[in-house]
Amino acid sequence: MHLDIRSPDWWKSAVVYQVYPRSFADSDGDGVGDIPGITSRLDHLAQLGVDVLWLSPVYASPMDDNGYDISDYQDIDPLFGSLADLDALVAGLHERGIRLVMDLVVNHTSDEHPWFVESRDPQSPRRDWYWWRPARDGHQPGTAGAEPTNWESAFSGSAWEYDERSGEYYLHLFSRKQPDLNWENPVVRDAVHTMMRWWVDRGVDGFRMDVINLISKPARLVDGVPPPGRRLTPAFHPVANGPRLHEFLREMNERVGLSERHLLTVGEMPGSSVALARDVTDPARRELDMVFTFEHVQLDEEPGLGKWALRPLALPVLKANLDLWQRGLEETGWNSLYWDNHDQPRAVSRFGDDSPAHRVASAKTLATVLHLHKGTPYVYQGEELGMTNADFTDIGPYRDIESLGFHGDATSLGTAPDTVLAALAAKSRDNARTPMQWDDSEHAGFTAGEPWLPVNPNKDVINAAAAVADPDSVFHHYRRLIRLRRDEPVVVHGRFELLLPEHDQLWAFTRTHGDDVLLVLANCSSLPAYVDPVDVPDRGGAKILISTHVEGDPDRLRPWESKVYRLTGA
Ligand code: TEU
Repeated sequence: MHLDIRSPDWWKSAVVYQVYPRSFADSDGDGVGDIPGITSRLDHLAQLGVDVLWLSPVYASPMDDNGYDISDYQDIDPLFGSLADLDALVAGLHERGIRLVMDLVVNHTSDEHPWFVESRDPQSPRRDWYWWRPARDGHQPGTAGAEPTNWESAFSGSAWEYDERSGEYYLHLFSRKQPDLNWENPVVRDAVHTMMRWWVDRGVDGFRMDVINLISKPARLVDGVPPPGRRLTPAFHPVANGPRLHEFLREMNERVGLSERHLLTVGEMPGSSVALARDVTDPARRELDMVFTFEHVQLDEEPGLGKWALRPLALPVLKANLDLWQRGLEETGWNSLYWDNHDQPRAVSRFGDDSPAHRVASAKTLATVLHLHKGTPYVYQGEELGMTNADFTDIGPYRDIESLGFHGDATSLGTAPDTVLAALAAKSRDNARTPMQWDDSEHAGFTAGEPWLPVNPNKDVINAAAAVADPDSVFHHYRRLIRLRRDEPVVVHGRFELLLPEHDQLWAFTRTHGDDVLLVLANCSSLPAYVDPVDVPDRGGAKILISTHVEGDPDRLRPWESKVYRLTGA
């Protein structure tokens, strides 16, 4: 049964599957995934039962940031294929009742985009399409300390690049090859809206909007104030959530017809709060449908010190953050639900236990917990197989610009190599970018050539062919969760209530919708967990809708055992 996208909020019942095109399926043997490769694997998505495919960028790009640096928004990079290939993908998805959401990267372009090339000329009408600023007062342009502000790029180094020709600097919150667009300029906004309408007219059903809360910057670009002894890393950027953000989002919605055409929109918002998300996703404000929060994926880092400063994560802390967002958006707005994506380490390695003894059960239980929260779940390619982190042991295989920037920065500052490699092993974005594991052949069925990033050797055990053949696999558990969402309105609409907030093994909560009450009981630990019956609603006579294990003692959950009970209702 396909979702009826004629209903304005069809996306509330949907499950979205993210494809990172570079690593999904290679059709021409060049070792890099491509669009025809994706099209050849659509039956995998259909069997899983997902409703939407979010496609990370496939536009023309110099690939400095693997496509998040776009040089032509209305053409496909030859590495990934052609517009005809994209049209074939749209057709293949639509005939399976699956919608396509494109990745919209409009906070910045590539420095090779014609807009920026023209903008380099101080006399060009496009000069004001980007953030150009003179050297800091009293400093010689091009000298150390002459950058207009003390902001750092997310990929290490200053967020300002000196341009000899004009003697000025341009802003890039990410790589120097990703100059920030100036959204204060209405001509820029109009050009973006025109491009978006072009994609919608081509059959695209929505947009995932890259760092969209950075498009409105403060009226004056001034130094930030890092903690003593700290540099102004993005954690302290005074640049997110600027004064015109809601105005720009409303204008985009209206000019492109985002709500009017029932398009799915999700804004990636690093540094967003529940309050901001409630405003952005309030349907009455006609901005966006959902946002990606970063709060739960920053709990395992030292506050303010960034992702590489590792910190242990206790279950009550994670439970409390998701509960905060559930309660915060219960009356107004809507949550997205994710554990990982192309920027985050693999969920089963980060939040679960990827040891052979517990990987399958922990992957299933993490899925059960997430998919039974209220919101739209996002499944990242390979998550449905329980794919794990890459486990690289030296800097050699890493390719990600963020990881290489950190490695260069940290080692130049004298950080011990083991510390740097441990941080990379835990948090590098390459953990999520190793090729999709389709089968146990040499390159896991990903490519007939040499893969751009090594295939994880555990593809012998962890691969789609084996998972689809095994009814007890992580894959079929995801399939059952997705079907449960389709069959049970309480999964989509039920009010969330957290139980046992302080328990450091059990994740327990209810979902209530009319007479329907579900209880989710999960042991999120690698040890047995005792359930004191007085702590949870009576389960006598309850029906078990989904479980990770065969029936056992209901009060002693095995490691990573979880169950969804229907306490009352249908
Ligand atoms: O990521 C935004 C972002 O904040 C990233 O820096 C992310 O938080 C970080 O990598 C976590 O380790 C988006 C895209 O998802 C990312 O792939 C791009 O590199 C970035 O924007 C620039 O477009």
